[in-house]
Amino acid sequence: MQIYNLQSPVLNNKPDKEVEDIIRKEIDRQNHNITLIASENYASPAVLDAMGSVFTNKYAEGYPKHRYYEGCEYVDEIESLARNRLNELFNSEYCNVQPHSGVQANTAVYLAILKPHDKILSMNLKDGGHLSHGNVMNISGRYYEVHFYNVDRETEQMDYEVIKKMAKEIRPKLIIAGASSYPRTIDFKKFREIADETGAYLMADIAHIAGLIAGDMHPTSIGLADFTTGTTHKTLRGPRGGFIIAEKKYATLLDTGIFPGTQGGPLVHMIAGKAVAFKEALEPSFKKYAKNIVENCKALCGFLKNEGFRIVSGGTDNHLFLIDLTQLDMTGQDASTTLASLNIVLNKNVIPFDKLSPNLTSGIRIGTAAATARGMGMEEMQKIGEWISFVLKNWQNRTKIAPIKGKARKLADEFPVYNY
Ligand code: DSN
Repeated sequence: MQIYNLQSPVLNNKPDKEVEDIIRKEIDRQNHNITLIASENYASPAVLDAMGSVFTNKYAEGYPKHRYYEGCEYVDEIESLARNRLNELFNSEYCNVQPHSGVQANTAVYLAILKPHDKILSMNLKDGGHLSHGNVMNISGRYYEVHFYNVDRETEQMDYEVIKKMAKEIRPKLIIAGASSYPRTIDFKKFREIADETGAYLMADIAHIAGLIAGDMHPTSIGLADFTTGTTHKTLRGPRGGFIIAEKKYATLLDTGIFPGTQGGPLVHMIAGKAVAFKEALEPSFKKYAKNIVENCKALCGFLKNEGFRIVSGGTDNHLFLIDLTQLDMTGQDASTTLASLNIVLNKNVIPFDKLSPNLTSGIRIGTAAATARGMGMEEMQKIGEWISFVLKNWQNRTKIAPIKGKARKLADEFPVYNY
């Protein structure tokens, strides 16, 4: 969809060949590789068009009808459309679509409700948590007193009784329920009960599972958590960005937490992309997509489990799972670089109670949102599972595993994403 041609004699109308060539190489890379990175997906052409639109030219600090710049009538229209669609998608009464990312959304909530040194209770990074939930290297870990809950050593799943006990002892101002590498359903009702019993705010970070919630494949946090934050580019399959959802009574607090609290002008072109993605997620076909993501994930996970790999927590309920490589003589780094060299792209990941650093790790994380978006199903999961198993079991024998590259590329090419 080309909406406009350039009329100005002053603006450059020559394509940037160098950049164009790199974009084409990236299109080829995305087409020729099987992406299993749990946080990645493919945005539709309509989303990409909106992101590349003239809204990038517009400054719009503030919110609809309350801007610090003139000429915002269509910005107001697009932001209101995005907000209405997001509220419809999650059955919510207030949202903010300006966060540039999930970290920005989280940081804005912290700024809105916490004072420096206030206590946060959140999930340990190694057990599936996120950097922005209080890691010492993140602003959240520097400005607040953060306590972490772990998964249970045996089940490798959240133990809500332990979390409750910790909350009663610590008395945090904020409890965070959410993760970036947790393969199980999160019980937001239990978290609500814990927050109520201990007088804490509850924030659900649904960055990873937003698309699953929208597609009815994971219980919602809306109506339970005081604040729900998330990203639009993972299972939600939209542009790169974040959002916040809450009850209307928090609107002013959260809006000011984003602007002027932690951001300046919104990226209106990204908000336009979000509006498109929210409409796409409202289509009945998106529910089918979310269902297929989870079915594919369970199939791939089950296959690799049958192949003898130790799956963290024994399985998966969502779009991702983790393989513990401790019994094999390899690190997550070894596994991810070897597989990437054979056109299977995933990421190394720390696992619960990992003894290795985040640079090496004892695990890999596998997600099916992107593969499902290109139309892959059970048959393809079986093939991918066979190849991953073969590569991990023979990773030091380069000659033996080399043919997997051609097979993986051929399969990827049978499911192209974009052409040019
Ligand atoms: N880095 C993202 C992920 O891969 O899960 C989370 O921000």
